[in-house]
Order: sequence, then structure tokens, then C-alpha cells
Amino acid sequence: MRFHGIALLASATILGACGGSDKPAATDTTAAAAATSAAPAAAAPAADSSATATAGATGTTAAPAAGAATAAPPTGATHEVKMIGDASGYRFDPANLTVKQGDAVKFIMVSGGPHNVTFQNVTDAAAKAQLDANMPGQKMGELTGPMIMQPNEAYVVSFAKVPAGKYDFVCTPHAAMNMKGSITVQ
Ligand SMILES: [Cu+2]
Repeated sequence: MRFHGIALLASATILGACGGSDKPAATDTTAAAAATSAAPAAAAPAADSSATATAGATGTTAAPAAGAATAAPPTGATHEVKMIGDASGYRFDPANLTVKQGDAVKFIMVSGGPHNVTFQNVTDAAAKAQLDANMPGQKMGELTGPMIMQPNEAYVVSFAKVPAGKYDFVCTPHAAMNMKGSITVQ
């Protein structure tokens, strides 16, 4: 039930960050689910969180998304990205980096948490499924990593089998404070 609450909170946060053109969706999870058909592309990640939370509440198991992939362990280099919140603001450092397919990115909590990694605007279904499968831990929704709380705690995302392209991400708690970045897979 604690996870359920967090999922709802994250859902509300994401919906709020999306711009608030759908006022009912921001205040009501049922409305959020209904809004999926109205705005399929932009509302997809938030709607997925809502769907998971609703399924948990009613005791049913959410079926895996179509085109589900299995986690692919990294086969290349590991790149480090610091998650920082201090007097200079909230940021990923480096915010933008380029990796090769098969590499891994290790997000390290430095200060000002909790932070997380949420990939956004992934439109290719196969890329979305593989990237989501490569994100470990108790995710709060599709492409939405768990909160990282403790200094030196790390969250590693494999980019094995993830198609070449640019993957934008934000820290959900600090998205409004411009804590965001991108990973370009070559
Ligand atoms: Cu953050």
C-alpha cells in the first residue's frame, strides 16, 4: 500500500508537470485514465502509473504492455552521472552524454535527494519496451525509476539492445526545477 501511495503521488506529479491543460486529470486518477484516449501520446507515462495503481487497488494484476522486452545486461562501458541538489540548483552532471549501444549509465545520488530518472518522449514502441525492461528496481511507472535517497546510492540503466537515438530524461521530483538531461545512444 505504501507503493500504491507513491505511485499515485508520482502520477499526480507527472500530470502536473505535463502542463495542466487537462484539469480533471490532475486531481482524479479515474479522470486521468479516461484522459488517455483524449491525449494518447503526451499522457501515456502518467496514464500507465494510474493504471498500475488502480489495478493494485482492485486486486487485479496489470498485464505487461504489448511488446514487452526482457532486461538486457550491459556489455560495454559504464558512464557515471551525478544527481545533485545544492545551492547552485538541481541537476544531473553531466546532463547530456553519448554512449554506445550496450553501455550502461550509473546514476549516483550525491546530494539534495530524493532523485530519480524518468525517461520521456520515447515514441518508438520497441525502444520504450527495451529501455523500460532495462530499468531495475521498484519502478513507479513505465520508464520511471525508483526514488534514490542515500548519498552514494546508485541506479544503473543498461542501454544494451536499446536502439540508437536520443533519450530525454528528468528527475520527477525536480522536473520543475529543470533537473533533466539526455542520453544519446550510438
Ligand atoms: Cu532530483
